[in-house]
Formats: sequence, structure tokens, C-alpha cells
Amino acid sequence: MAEHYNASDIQVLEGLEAVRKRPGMYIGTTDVKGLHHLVWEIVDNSIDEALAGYCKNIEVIVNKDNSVTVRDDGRGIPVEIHPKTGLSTVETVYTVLHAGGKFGGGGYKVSGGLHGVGASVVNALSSWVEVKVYKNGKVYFVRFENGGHTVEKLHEIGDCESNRTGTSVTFKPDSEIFDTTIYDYETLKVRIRELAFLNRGLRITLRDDRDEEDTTGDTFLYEGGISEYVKFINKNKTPIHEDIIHLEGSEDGVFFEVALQYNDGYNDNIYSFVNNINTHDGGTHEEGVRRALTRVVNNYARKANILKEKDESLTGDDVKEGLTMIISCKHPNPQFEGQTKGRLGNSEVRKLADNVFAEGFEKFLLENPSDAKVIVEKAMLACRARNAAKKAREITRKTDLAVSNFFGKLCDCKSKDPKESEIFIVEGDSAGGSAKKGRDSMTQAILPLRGKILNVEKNRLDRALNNAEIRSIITAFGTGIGDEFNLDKLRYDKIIIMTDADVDGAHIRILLLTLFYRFFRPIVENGHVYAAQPPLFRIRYGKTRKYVLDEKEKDAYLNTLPENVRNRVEITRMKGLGEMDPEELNETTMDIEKRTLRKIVVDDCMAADEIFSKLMGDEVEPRRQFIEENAINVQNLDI
Ligand code: 1YM
Repeated sequence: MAEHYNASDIQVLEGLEAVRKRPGMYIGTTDVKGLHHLVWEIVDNSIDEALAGYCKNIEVIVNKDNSVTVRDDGRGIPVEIHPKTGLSTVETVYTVLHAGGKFGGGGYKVSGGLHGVGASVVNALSSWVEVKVYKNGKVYFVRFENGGHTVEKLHEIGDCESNRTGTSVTFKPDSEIFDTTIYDYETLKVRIRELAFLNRGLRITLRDDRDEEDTTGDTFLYEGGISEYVKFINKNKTPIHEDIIHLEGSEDGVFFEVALQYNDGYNDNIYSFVNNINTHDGGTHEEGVRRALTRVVNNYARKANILKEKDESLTGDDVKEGLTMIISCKHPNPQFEGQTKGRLGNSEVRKLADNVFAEGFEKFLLENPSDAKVIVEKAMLACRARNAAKKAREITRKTDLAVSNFFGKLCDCKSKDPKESEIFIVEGDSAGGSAKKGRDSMTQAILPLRGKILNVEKNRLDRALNNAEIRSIITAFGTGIGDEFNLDKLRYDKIIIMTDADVDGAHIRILLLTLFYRFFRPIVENGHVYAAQPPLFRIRYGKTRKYVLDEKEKDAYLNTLPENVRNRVEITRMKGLGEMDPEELNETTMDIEKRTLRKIVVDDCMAADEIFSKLMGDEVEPRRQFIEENAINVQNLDI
């Protein structure tokens, strides 16, 4: 503890105390996400230094005690006494709320976390923080404890090479603030790799000192920047032209760049960033690119006479099929809009993005006519499929909804209130039969699937609409599909996939998930999709019947039984849903009071895309690799 407090000390401590009282206001949450946010706040300062042109290397180390060290080779935080606070600038940066911007040299700060509040917030939420600054041939040191109280004022602790400069910060998140204080290496790695892609030429190293075996960690350095990001995303896909297109330009201190490559798949992977922050909801930078892309492809296709006079123009959806694209903008004064602040609002960026993209992409098409041809032809196929899907949809609507035997197949619930209704998508007629008898007919609908549903990772919407099973799903949901999709029309709050606990069941489940993720994404994103968990074992003794989900639960349950009972019990491995009678199925898997559902959530679109294209796409090698890597996790493979 500092020995004497003056007025400004007290003010400082009150500021940090406010952060501790309402951490959510400063870092969003105090869960595992908030815990990682602390790292990003500190790393942001190093990235700013890199963007200012002074730092080339950043190191992040998770220490044995889950404290984290971030080091850079920038100029080092200034050590002089700050005129406004009378404290060293380092101490000021770490103890005065919002000091980062105000006390800086009025620099050009383009990085920034979600809240952009900086080092003092990390200090306020840590049980201790140590900062070392290397400059002037000296090593300076300051230590804070207990939410930002200075316990060792800034002082020299030794010498260093005269040309060495940099900052090293170690902080230990306060376990009284955070639900968990254990760092997840994979989470850190994914974001650090992304930061390296977004800041070309910057080397970022991550190391886990909790792991005794791995002492080298991971180093990320991409001279190609976002081009290499595109290559990375396309690694399990088949590109249709060799070169990745990389375009950039700047105006009035705003830097804009974009990299893209088409693959032969049907999905787009377009990600945009402003100052290294993902703009999930797009904004002016994305709008500029999309507008220019549609215009340039159409103009080129007409001029080259690939698109004939009678042909309709290609739409934005047509030209983005199979497109992998990273858009990155560095802006000194970004305006983030929308509820989650995930959209860029600055209108001048639209024009910059449009100009840079249009000029560069047109040049690429003209100089690479064979690439241009495959790109245009792919968009034309997408256009044809879109029109075919439109027709198929019209037919589907007429036949399925009104006349056909669709409602003989769907066993709907009586309630018409989506909020209390749920639909079970069930594998096979026999399980479907049990489910119909075992359900609560007021709120539970049953849709049995008779055949395999089509793999939509390898087929466009028009083909999917020819698949009877997919058609019944669309009709049952009520939302429509493609450009007609409307989440408000969803007829059920919960969509529950109920398949056997075996390999076939898992296959049907992944086919359904692929369908939902690719064609009904908002249903997944809004948490409407669940997987039922039918029991794997029945344990019976005397009149008692107990169902358990897996081996672990079985063993745990058996351990609760007295020894003499444990030896008399009969354990049955359940083969499939169809094996259970309706009461059993109800009791174990469907009854709202007794069942366990697994909610399907997507917390990372990029990771989800990767897994679907790996498991369901054309390339065999990545799938083989995935199976090999994961075989070790599979117990009880029941073929
Ligand atoms: C491991 C964390 O904080 N690096 C870092 C921070 C700063 C500087 C250099 C820096 C900035 C400026 C001038 C400037 C900061 N300085 C300030 C402040 N790494 C880490 N590296 N000289 C050095 O912006 O003009 C805030 S952050 F306010 F003191 F200038």
C-alpha cells in the first residue's frame, strides 16, 4: 500500500474502485470471455505501437499461475513524470481511467478493444500487476496490488543494452472478480493468429508455461497479411483460380485493404474488420466492396460477351457464391453503429472501398481472362440455380402445403403458439411411431424422416428443394428458405434432432446440422436447435429402472448403490430409439421435466465453416486427418 494518499491518489483509487464495482461496464462480462479480454487490452497497446511503426515483435506467455505476460519491443511506455498527475507516465497509464488516449502523444491510435479502456482497467481487475520498461539503457519497474494500488513506485532495477527498448507487463486476474481465472490456450491462439494475419509483418509468439512439455509455443508472422488469411480459410476447399487477389489504398489517413479468392463451394466466407475488430454486421467498408464487386463482374461479363444481351444481370448473391474474402480497414476515428456496435458507419469509407476494389478487381479480370471466365461462369451457374430454386419453391408451396400428404407425414401439435411448440425430427418410421405415441400432443410435433437427407454442403438450394425430406422440413418450419426466409414465421420454438446413439444417427444429425447452418442459419444463431439425448444404458434391479446417458453416468450411478444391489442389477445397452416403447421414450428423452437436451450453439462462424467444409465437403484428405486426430476421443464406436 502507498504510505500517503494525496487528493489525486484518492481520485485515482475511486476511479479504479468504480471498475471493480461494475466490471461488466468496462469489459462486458466477468466470465471466461472477460478474462481473455484483459489480455487483449494489453496486447492492443503493443499493436498500437506496431501500427505506429515502432514495434516488430510481441510475445504472450501464460505463466504457471495463470498470470499472463505480454512483451513488446516498442519504444517503451514513457517514464517521465506526467505534468497533470505528478506521477510517472507509466503509473499514470496504469492507474488513471481512460488515460491511454489522453496522455498519449496525440498519436494515431487505430487499434482498440471492444471498450477501448486500456491498461488501468486491467490493473483494477487484477490481484497484482508488474510493468517493466526498457529504455535509456535502463530497466524501470513498477508494481501494483489489489486492484491497482501502487506498492512499488516506478524505479530503476538495473541496466540493459543501450539500444534495447520495450515494455513487459505481467498481470494476475483477480479471482474475486472473475468466475474463472484459467486461460484457454486455443482461445488465445485463434485471436493471436488473427491479429498476425491482420497486421502483416508483425511477429506474435504465444507460449504456455503451464504445459511442461511444450516449451516452444506458436509463432505467427505473415508477410502476406490478409492474403494469407484467405489462403488459410480456403485450405480445406478447392480454389477455382490460383492467385489470391490483394488490393489496397488509402485516403485522409484511412487505410483500406481486401483479399479474395473463389472456391468451388456454394458458401461465402466474407469477414470484415476495422482496426482489427471484427465488424460482424458489416458497414460501409463491406457495402463499398459488395457494390463494386457486383458492378464490375456484370460489366466485365457483358463486355466479354460471356453474359449475353438476353441474360439477366448477376445479383450480389450470385457473385459471392464460393467467395472467401477478408476486408480490413484501419481508421483513426471509426464510428461503430448498431446494437452490438458491429457495423462501421463512416460514410467516406464506402467510396474508398468501392474505388479501390473496382479499380483493382477490374484490372485483375482484364489481365487474367481465364480466371475471369471461371469466376463469371460460376456466378452464372449460381444465377441459374437461384432461378431454378425459385420455381421449385413455388411448386413446393402449392403441392406440399395444400394438397399433398405432407400433413399425414408431419404429426403436428395442437398448439399453434410457436413459443410453446416444439418439433422432433426423428430418424426412421419405427422411432417415429414410438415418438408419436409417447409425445405430449398439445405442444410436441413429430416429423419422421424416411430417407437420407441430401448433403447440402455439396449441393445448391435448387437440388436441395428436390429432396423430399428437406422439403418436409421446410414446410414444417414455416419460415421459407433462401431469399424468402423469415425467422418470425418459425412455427416451433425448439427444433429437436432425435437420432439413435450410433454412427448412423450421428450421420443423420450432421446432415441436419449442415442443412440448418447453411440454409437456416438464423434458426441456429437464435438458439432454436437442440439435439435430444437418448439414454445409452438402462439399469434395472427389482422394480427400479434407471436410464443413464453414458458410461460415466452409469459408473457414477452404480457407485451410489450398495454393494449387494450392485451385483444383482441388469444393464442393457440401448440400441436405438425404435427399441424403446412409447412410455420409455417419453420418460427418457421427450418429457420436458425429465429429459436432457443439448443446445446447438455457434460461437465462432469461422470455426463452424471449417468443420462443415472439413466433414461434409469434397476434399477427402482433411476429413481423413480429422478422423485420425479425433479417433482417440471416440469411445464405444457402435458400427
Ligand atoms: C505490453 C504492453 O503498453 N507498449 C507500449 C505502450 C505505449 C508506448 C509504447 C508509447 C506510446 C507513445 C509514446 C505515444 C504507451 N504509451 C502511452 C502513453 N505494451 C505496451 N509501447 N511512447 C511510447 O502514444 O505517444 C500509453 S500506451 F500514454 F504513455 F504515451
